[in-house]
Amino acid sequence: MSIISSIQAIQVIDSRGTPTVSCKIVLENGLSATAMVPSGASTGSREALELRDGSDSFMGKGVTKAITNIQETIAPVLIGVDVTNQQEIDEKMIALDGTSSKSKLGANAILGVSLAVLNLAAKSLDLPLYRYVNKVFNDINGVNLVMQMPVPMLNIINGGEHADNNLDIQEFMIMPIGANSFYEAMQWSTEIYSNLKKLLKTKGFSTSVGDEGGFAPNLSSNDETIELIITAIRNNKLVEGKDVGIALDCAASEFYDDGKYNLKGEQKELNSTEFSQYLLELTNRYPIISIEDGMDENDFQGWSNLNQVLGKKCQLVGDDLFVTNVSELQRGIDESLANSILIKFNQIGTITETMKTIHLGNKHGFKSIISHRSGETEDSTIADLCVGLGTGQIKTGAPCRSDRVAKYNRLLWIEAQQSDLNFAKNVIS
Ligand code: 2PG
Ligand code: MG
Repeated sequence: MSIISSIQAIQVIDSRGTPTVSCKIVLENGLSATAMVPSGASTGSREALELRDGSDSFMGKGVTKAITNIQETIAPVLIGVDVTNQQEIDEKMIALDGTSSKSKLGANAILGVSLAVLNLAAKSLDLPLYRYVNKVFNDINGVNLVMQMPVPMLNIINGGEHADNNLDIQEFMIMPIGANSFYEAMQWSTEIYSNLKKLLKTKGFSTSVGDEGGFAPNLSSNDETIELIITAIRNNKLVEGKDVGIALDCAASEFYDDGKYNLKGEQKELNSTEFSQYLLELTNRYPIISIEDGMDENDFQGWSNLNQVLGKKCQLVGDDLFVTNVSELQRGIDESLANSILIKFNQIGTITETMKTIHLGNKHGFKSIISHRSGETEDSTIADLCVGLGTGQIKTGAPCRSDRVAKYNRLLWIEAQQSDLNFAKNVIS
């Protein structure tokens, strides 16, 4: 038996210099594990609540209330419980909170514990984390998922809320779909990233980076940005579309106002139908294989229209639209709003709920992409989550900055030690 004997939480600092929750759990047998909670900038309005102090210190962003909630409210209920009961533990915390948005205890408090529980249970069973993740998912959902190495989605040019430039689209990503291994995917990506840096320098653009490690130059248009990326791919003797696809996260809720998509960088103000047409034309000009949040989170008619226009040819990913929430995803399935879902465990607050959402997506042919947040730490749990659940895709920033490469480096180790795991080559067909 692996019985929890103590739970401690402290405030640590994330990649943006903002406080976040770190939680450590110790078992009666002395084993322990620590986890850290990520945080978004372009958050969906239906996400579970991230509890912040709002006081004078730490720009109002302290998380001492969430920490007190872990130590004074959650810990007394979980001490004495077997750490391998992930679902039971998550359900106890959900009941203790009692709200649909986790606003009483804070999703950051609950997730800190849920993540530490997951890591510690794997340790106590002496299993690599990804294997334990696979087991928990199969036990909860009564299935037998095949594990695999993911294709990475690397955000190499940052815009929107993640950078101080004039790009409206938040993320311009490369997906090395034609690589033969995760190792090769990372080799190509770092080479393309470095080619891009040279190109930007030669053209006199800034090579400073945004929140997710991608460059944040003041480029004049989305076309110019994509063309630079294509040149960087070609400079590596690779073929865009065949070896390396392009993926976008528009994060459209951030530039949608009063029924209009305001592309300030491009000086265009488009209604919903015009914006889907704009995206369709972009995919006709360039090998764009995935578009995330192409529409505002409440423009359901727009989503349905975009899915009709583009859904057969392009992965359409709901992030702010679905917020990793099983009911929101169910609505998306019922109303054919998209064909894929971005998975961020802090949008919902527990590992169990995250897994249930992925399971619902799997049953309906939705692809799941495991994702970081723009505010991250060195915690690399999402790498193991992605392998264990075999989702085939992970989005965790540029191949640059420790908060991003902590996840890629963990994946490199997993692949190096496990020759039986297949690489999800051509995951987007
Ligand atoms: C997104 C994410 C991660 P944030 O929109 O997909 O890239 O950003 O964490 O700021 O919501
Ligand atoms: Mg997004």
